[in-house]
Amino acid sequence: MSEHLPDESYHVLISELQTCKRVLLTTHVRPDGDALGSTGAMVLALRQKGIDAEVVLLSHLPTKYSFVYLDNDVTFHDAESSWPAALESLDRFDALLVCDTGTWNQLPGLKEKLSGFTKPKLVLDHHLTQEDWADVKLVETRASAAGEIVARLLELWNVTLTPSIATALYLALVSDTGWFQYSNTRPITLRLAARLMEAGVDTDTLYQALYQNERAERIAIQTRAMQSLELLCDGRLAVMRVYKTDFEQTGANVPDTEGLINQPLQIRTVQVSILLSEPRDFGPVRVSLRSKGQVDVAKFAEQFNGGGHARAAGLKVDGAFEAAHDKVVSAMVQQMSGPTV
Ligand SMILES: [Mn+2]
Repeated sequence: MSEHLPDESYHVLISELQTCKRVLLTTHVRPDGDALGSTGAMVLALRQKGIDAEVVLLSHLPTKYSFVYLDNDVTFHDAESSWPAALESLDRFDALLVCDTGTWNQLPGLKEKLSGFTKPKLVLDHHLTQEDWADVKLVETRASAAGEIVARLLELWNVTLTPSIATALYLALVSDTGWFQYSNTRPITLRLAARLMEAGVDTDTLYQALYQNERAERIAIQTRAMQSLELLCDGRLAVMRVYKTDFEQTGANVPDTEGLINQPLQIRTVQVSILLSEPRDFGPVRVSLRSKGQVDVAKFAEQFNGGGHARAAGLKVDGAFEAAHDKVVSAMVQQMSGPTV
Protein backbone atom coordinates (compact mmCIF):
# COMPACT_ATOMS: atom_id res chain seq x y z
CA MET A 1 0.00 0.00 0.00
CA SER A 2 1.30 3.39 -0.96
CA GLU A 3 2.03 5.62 1.99
CA HIS A 4 1.31 8.89 0.24
CA LEU A 5 -1.07 10.26 -2.33
CA PRO A 6 0.22 9.80 -5.88
CA ASP A 7 3.11 12.10 -6.81
CA GLU A 8 0.86 13.84 -9.34
CA SER A 9 -1.28 15.30 -6.54
CA TYR A 10 1.88 16.84 -5.11
CA HIS A 11 3.06 18.10 -8.48
CA VAL A 12 -0.21 19.96 -9.01
CA LEU A 13 0.53 22.03 -5.91
CA ILE A 14 4.22 22.39 -6.77
CA SER A 15 3.34 23.72 -10.25
CA GLU A 16 1.00 26.29 -8.73
CA LEU A 17 3.68 27.46 -6.28
CA GLN A 18 6.39 27.52 -8.94
CA THR A 19 4.56 30.17 -10.95
CA CYS A 20 4.41 32.52 -7.93
CA LYS A 21 6.67 35.41 -7.02
CA ARG A 22 5.11 35.92 -3.62
CA VAL A 23 2.81 33.69 -1.60
CA LEU A 24 0.62 34.52 1.38
CA LEU A 25 0.44 31.68 3.87
CA THR A 26 -1.91 31.12 6.75
CA THR A 27 -3.01 28.45 9.17
CA HIS A 28 -5.75 27.80 11.67
CA VAL A 29 -6.64 30.08 14.56
CA ARG A 30 -4.76 29.29 17.81
CA PRO A 31 -1.88 27.78 15.86
CA ASP A 32 -0.12 24.74 17.34
CA GLY A 33 3.30 23.31 16.58
CA ASP A 34 2.07 21.66 13.40
CA ALA A 35 0.46 24.88 12.16
CA LEU A 36 3.62 26.91 12.78
CA GLY A 37 6.07 24.17 11.84
CA SER A 38 4.37 23.36 8.55
CA THR A 39 3.98 27.01 7.52
CA GLY A 40 7.50 27.83 8.75
CA ALA A 41 9.01 24.99 6.70
CA MET A 42 6.99 26.07 3.64
CA VAL A 43 8.23 29.66 3.93
CA LEU A 44 11.84 28.44 4.11
CA ALA A 45 11.33 26.09 1.17
CA LEU A 46 9.74 28.83 -0.94
CA ARG A 47 12.64 31.11 -0.05
CA GLN A 48 15.04 28.41 -1.27
CA LYS A 49 13.17 28.44 -4.58
CA GLY A 50 13.42 32.24 -4.85
CA ILE A 51 9.78 32.81 -3.91
CA ASP A 52 8.90 35.39 -1.27
CA ALA A 53 6.42 34.41 1.40
CA GLU A 54 4.57 36.13 4.21
CA VAL A 55 2.31 34.59 6.82
CA VAL A 56 -0.87 36.01 8.28
CA LEU A 57 -1.63 34.59 11.72
CA LEU A 58 -5.19 34.83 13.00
CA SER A 59 -3.96 34.55 16.61
CA HIS A 60 -0.87 35.93 18.31
CA LEU A 61 2.28 33.91 17.75
CA PRO A 62 2.45 31.51 20.74
CA THR A 63 5.64 32.02 22.75
CA LYS A 64 6.33 28.31 23.02
CA TYR A 65 6.62 27.87 19.26
CA SER A 66 7.74 31.37 18.33
CA PHE A 67 11.35 30.23 17.71
CA VAL A 68 10.33 28.57 14.46
CA TYR A 69 9.37 31.95 12.98
CA LEU A 70 11.74 34.24 14.89
CA ASP A 71 14.95 32.20 14.40
CA ASN A 72 14.28 32.10 10.67
CA ASP A 73 13.13 35.70 10.10
CA VAL A 74 9.77 34.50 8.82
CA THR A 75 7.73 37.56 7.86
CA PHE A 76 4.39 37.31 9.63
CA HIS A 77 1.45 39.60 10.31
CA ASP A 78 -0.63 39.31 13.48
CA ALA A 79 -4.32 39.63 12.62
CA GLU A 80 -5.74 38.65 16.02
CA SER A 81 -6.80 42.11 17.15
CA SER A 82 -7.28 43.80 13.80
CA TRP A 83 -6.47 43.19 10.15
CA PRO A 84 -2.84 44.30 9.52
CA ALA A 85 -2.41 47.48 7.48
CA ALA A 86 0.35 45.76 5.49
CA LEU A 87 -2.30 43.35 4.17
CA GLU A 88 -4.87 45.99 3.26
CA SER A 89 -4.07 45.17 -0.35
CA LEU A 90 -3.32 41.56 -1.25
CA ASP A 91 -2.37 42.43 -4.84
CA ARG A 92 1.30 41.55 -4.34
CA PHE A 93 0.48 37.91 -3.61
CA ASP A 94 0.12 35.37 -6.40
CA ALA A 95 -1.52 32.68 -4.27
CA LEU A 96 -2.80 31.91 -0.80
CA LEU A 97 -1.54 28.71 0.82
CA VAL A 98 -3.49 27.45 3.82
CA CYS A 99 -1.74 24.78 5.91
CA ASP A 100 -3.26 22.49 8.55
CA THR A 101 -6.92 23.33 7.99
CA GLY A 102 -9.39 23.33 5.13
CA THR A 103 -12.40 24.98 6.71
CA TRP A 104 -13.40 28.64 7.08
CA ASN A 105 -14.49 28.19 10.69
CA GLN A 106 -10.83 27.57 11.57
CA LEU A 107 -9.92 30.79 9.72
CA PRO A 108 -12.19 33.36 11.38
CA GLY A 109 -12.47 36.62 9.49
CA LEU A 110 -10.35 35.51 6.58
CA LYS A 111 -13.10 34.72 4.10
CA GLU A 112 -14.32 38.32 4.17
CA LYS A 113 -10.79 39.67 3.71
CA LEU A 114 -10.32 37.43 0.68
CA SER A 115 -13.56 38.43 -1.01
CA GLY A 116 -11.67 40.39 -3.69
CA PHE A 117 -8.74 37.95 -3.91
CA THR A 118 -8.87 36.30 -7.33
CA LYS A 119 -5.58 34.36 -7.18
CA PRO A 120 -5.46 30.61 -6.48
CA LYS A 121 -6.36 29.42 -3.01
CA LEU A 122 -4.31 26.34 -2.10
CA VAL A 123 -4.94 23.99 0.82
CA LEU A 124 -2.44 21.55 2.33
CA ASP A 125 -4.04 19.63 5.17
CA HIS A 126 -4.56 16.34 7.00
CA HIS A 127 -7.96 16.91 8.63
CA LEU A 128 -11.02 14.85 7.75
CA THR A 129 -13.41 17.79 7.77
CA GLN A 130 -12.99 19.68 4.49
CA GLU A 131 -14.83 22.25 2.41
CA ASP A 132 -14.94 22.94 -1.27
CA TRP A 133 -13.56 26.43 -1.80
CA ALA A 134 -9.90 25.79 -2.58
CA ASP A 135 -8.58 25.77 -6.16
CA VAL A 136 -6.03 23.10 -5.28
CA LYS A 137 -6.30 20.75 -2.32
CA LEU A 138 -3.59 18.44 -1.12
CA VAL A 139 -5.31 16.57 1.69
CA GLU A 140 -3.87 13.38 3.17
CA THR A 141 -5.92 12.33 6.16
CA ARG A 142 -3.48 9.50 6.96
CA ALA A 143 -0.71 11.99 7.52
CA SER A 144 0.10 12.44 11.21
CA ALA A 145 0.69 16.14 10.69
CA ALA A 146 0.47 18.76 7.98
CA GLY A 147 4.26 18.80 8.36
CA GLU A 148 4.40 15.22 7.09
CA ILE A 149 2.70 16.37 3.86
CA VAL A 150 5.00 19.37 3.59
CA ALA A 151 8.02 17.05 3.98
CA ARG A 152 6.83 14.90 1.06
CA LEU A 153 6.17 18.00 -1.04
CA LEU A 154 9.68 19.31 -0.38
CA GLU A 155 11.16 15.92 -1.23
CA LEU A 156 9.37 15.86 -4.59
CA TRP A 157 10.34 19.51 -5.20
CA ASN A 158 14.03 18.77 -4.48
CA VAL A 159 14.21 21.24 -1.63
CA THR A 160 17.35 20.80 0.50
CA LEU A 161 16.52 19.80 4.08
CA THR A 162 18.45 22.45 5.97
CA PRO A 163 18.65 22.17 9.78
CA SER A 164 16.06 25.00 9.98
CA ILE A 165 13.58 23.28 7.69
CA ALA A 166 14.16 19.95 9.43
CA THR A 167 13.55 21.52 12.84
CA ALA A 168 10.32 23.16 11.68
CA LEU A 169 9.08 19.85 10.29
CA TYR A 170 10.14 17.94 13.41
CA LEU A 171 8.21 20.44 15.51
CA ALA A 172 5.15 19.78 13.32
CA LEU A 173 5.45 16.01 13.73
CA VAL A 174 6.06 15.90 17.46
CA SER A 175 3.28 18.39 18.16
CA ASP A 176 0.60 16.36 16.41
CA THR A 177 1.85 12.91 17.50
CA GLY A 178 2.56 13.74 21.15
CA TRP A 179 6.23 13.07 20.50
CA PHE A 180 5.36 9.96 18.45
CA GLN A 181 3.00 8.44 21.03
CA TYR A 182 -0.42 8.79 19.37
CA SER A 183 -1.98 6.29 17.01
CA ASN A 184 -1.44 8.60 14.02
CA THR A 185 2.29 7.80 14.22
CA ARG A 186 3.08 5.57 11.26
CA PRO A 187 6.29 3.84 10.24
CA ILE A 188 6.71 6.54 7.62
CA THR A 189 6.42 9.19 10.34
CA LEU A 190 9.36 7.64 12.17
CA ARG A 191 11.40 7.24 8.99
CA LEU A 192 10.80 10.93 8.29
CA ALA A 193 11.80 11.76 11.86
CA ALA A 194 15.05 9.85 11.35
CA ARG A 195 15.78 11.80 8.16
CA LEU A 196 15.06 15.07 9.96
CA MET A 197 17.43 14.13 12.79
CA GLU A 198 20.11 13.33 10.23
CA ALA A 199 19.47 16.77 8.71
CA GLY A 200 20.41 18.37 12.01
CA VAL A 201 17.46 18.60 14.41
CA ASP A 202 18.61 19.09 18.01
CA THR A 203 15.91 16.89 19.55
CA ASP A 204 17.07 17.35 23.15
CA THR A 205 16.81 21.13 22.95
CA LEU A 206 13.45 20.83 21.19
CA TYR A 207 12.12 18.43 23.84
CA GLN A 208 13.09 20.78 26.66
CA ALA A 209 11.61 23.75 24.80
CA LEU A 210 8.30 21.94 24.35
CA TYR A 211 7.86 19.84 27.48
CA GLN A 212 10.07 21.28 30.20
CA ASN A 213 9.41 24.92 29.68
CA GLU A 214 6.03 25.62 31.27
CA ARG A 215 4.92 28.66 33.20
CA ALA A 216 3.79 27.96 36.76
CA GLU A 217 0.42 29.53 35.88
CA ARG A 218 -0.16 26.71 33.43
CA ILE A 219 0.32 24.03 36.05
CA ALA A 220 -1.99 26.00 38.37
CA ILE A 221 -4.91 26.09 35.92
CA GLN A 222 -4.35 22.48 34.91
CA THR A 223 -4.55 21.46 38.57
CA ARG A 224 -7.87 23.29 38.93
CA ALA A 225 -9.25 21.70 35.79
CA MET A 226 -8.20 18.26 37.02
CA GLN A 227 -10.05 18.92 40.25
CA SER A 228 -13.22 19.51 38.20
CA LEU A 229 -12.94 16.05 36.64
CA GLU A 230 -16.20 14.08 36.59
CA LEU A 231 -16.54 10.52 35.40
CA LEU A 232 -19.81 9.51 33.72
CA CYS A 233 -21.08 6.44 31.85
CA ASP A 234 -19.47 3.99 34.29
CA GLY A 235 -16.17 5.79 34.01
CA ARG A 236 -16.06 5.77 30.23
CA LEU A 237 -16.66 9.50 29.83
CA ALA A 238 -14.47 12.13 31.49
CA VAL A 239 -15.65 15.73 31.68
CA MET A 240 -13.56 18.69 32.86
CA ARG A 241 -14.47 22.36 33.10
CA VAL A 242 -12.40 25.49 32.99
CA TYR A 243 -14.13 28.64 34.18
CA LYS A 244 -13.36 32.28 33.53
CA THR A 245 -12.56 32.62 37.24
CA ASP A 246 -9.93 29.88 36.93
CA PHE A 247 -8.08 32.08 34.45
CA GLU A 248 -8.47 35.15 36.66
CA GLN A 249 -7.35 33.46 39.86
CA THR A 250 -4.38 31.59 38.41
CA GLY A 251 -3.20 34.24 35.95
CA ALA A 252 -3.24 31.60 33.23
CA ASN A 253 -4.08 32.25 29.58
CA VAL A 254 -6.11 30.14 27.17
CA PRO A 255 -3.01 28.44 25.67
CA ASP A 256 -2.15 27.23 29.17
CA THR A 257 -5.03 24.72 28.89
CA GLU A 258 -3.49 23.12 25.80
CA GLY A 259 -2.82 19.39 26.30
CA LEU A 260 -5.02 19.24 29.39
CA ILE A 261 -7.73 17.35 27.50
CA ASN A 262 -5.43 14.32 27.25
CA GLN A 263 -4.92 13.91 31.00
CA PRO A 264 -8.12 11.93 31.76
CA LEU A 265 -7.19 9.42 29.04
CA GLN A 266 -4.65 8.11 31.54
CA ILE A 267 -7.58 6.51 33.36
CA ARG A 268 -8.07 2.91 32.26
CA THR A 269 -11.85 3.05 31.84
CA VAL A 270 -12.01 6.41 30.06
CA GLN A 271 -12.89 6.22 26.37
CA VAL A 272 -13.79 9.86 25.75
CA SER A 273 -12.52 13.06 27.34
CA ILE A 274 -14.40 16.36 27.10
CA LEU A 275 -13.03 19.71 28.18
CA LEU A 276 -15.36 22.72 28.34
CA SER A 277 -13.81 26.16 28.55
CA GLU A 278 -15.72 29.27 29.47
CA PRO A 279 -14.52 32.22 27.37
CA ARG A 280 -12.15 34.58 29.18
CA ASP A 281 -13.72 37.65 27.66
CA PHE A 282 -16.64 36.92 25.33
CA GLY A 283 -17.53 34.40 22.68
CA PRO A 284 -18.79 30.84 22.61
CA VAL A 285 -17.99 28.06 25.06
CA ARG A 286 -15.13 26.01 23.59
CA VAL A 287 -15.38 22.24 23.79
CA SER A 288 -12.45 19.90 23.10
CA LEU A 289 -12.93 16.18 22.61
CA ARG A 290 -10.52 13.27 22.67
CA SER A 291 -11.23 9.59 22.16
CA LYS A 292 -9.27 6.37 22.51
CA GLY A 293 -11.01 5.11 19.36
CA GLN A 294 -14.33 3.61 20.45
CA VAL A 295 -16.21 6.84 19.73
CA ASP A 296 -15.67 8.99 16.60
CA VAL A 297 -15.55 12.45 18.17
CA ALA A 298 -15.28 14.24 14.79
CA LYS A 299 -18.66 12.79 13.85
CA PHE A 300 -20.02 13.78 17.26
CA ALA A 301 -18.67 17.34 16.86
CA GLU A 302 -20.32 17.73 13.46
CA GLN A 303 -23.79 17.81 15.01
CA PHE A 304 -22.65 21.04 16.71
CA ASN A 305 -20.95 22.33 13.53
CA GLY A 306 -17.55 21.35 14.87
CA GLY A 307 -15.08 18.91 13.40
CA GLY A 308 -11.59 17.45 13.49
CA HIS A 309 -10.28 13.91 13.63
CA ALA A 310 -11.95 10.69 14.83
CA ARG A 311 -9.87 10.82 18.01
CA ALA A 312 -9.41 14.58 18.43
CA ALA A 313 -12.08 17.12 17.64
CA GLY A 314 -13.56 20.40 18.81
CA LEU A 315 -16.73 22.44 18.72
CA LYS A 316 -18.19 25.69 19.99
CA VAL A 317 -21.54 26.39 21.63
CA ASP A 318 -23.03 29.87 22.00
CA GLY A 319 -24.75 30.85 25.20
CA ALA A 320 -24.28 30.30 28.90
CA PHE A 321 -21.70 27.85 30.17
CA GLU A 322 -24.00 25.52 32.10
CA ALA A 323 -26.46 25.27 29.21
CA ALA A 324 -23.64 24.51 26.78
CA HIS A 325 -22.24 21.94 29.21
CA ASP A 326 -25.60 20.19 29.58
CA LYS A 327 -26.25 20.18 25.84
CA VAL A 328 -22.91 18.63 24.89
CA VAL A 329 -22.50 16.27 27.83
CA SER A 330 -26.03 14.89 27.60
CA ALA A 331 -25.60 14.30 23.86
CA MET A 332 -22.41 12.37 24.54
CA VAL A 333 -23.92 10.43 27.44
CA GLN A 334 -26.80 9.48 25.18
CA GLN A 335 -24.47 8.38 22.39
CA MET A 336 -22.27 6.38 24.75
CA SER A 337 -25.29 4.70 26.30
CA GLY A 338 -26.70 3.74 22.92
CA PRO A 339 -26.46 0.32 21.32
CA THR A 340 -23.77 1.36 18.81
CA VAL A 341 -21.09 1.94 21.47
MN1 LIG B 1 -2.12 19.32 12.32
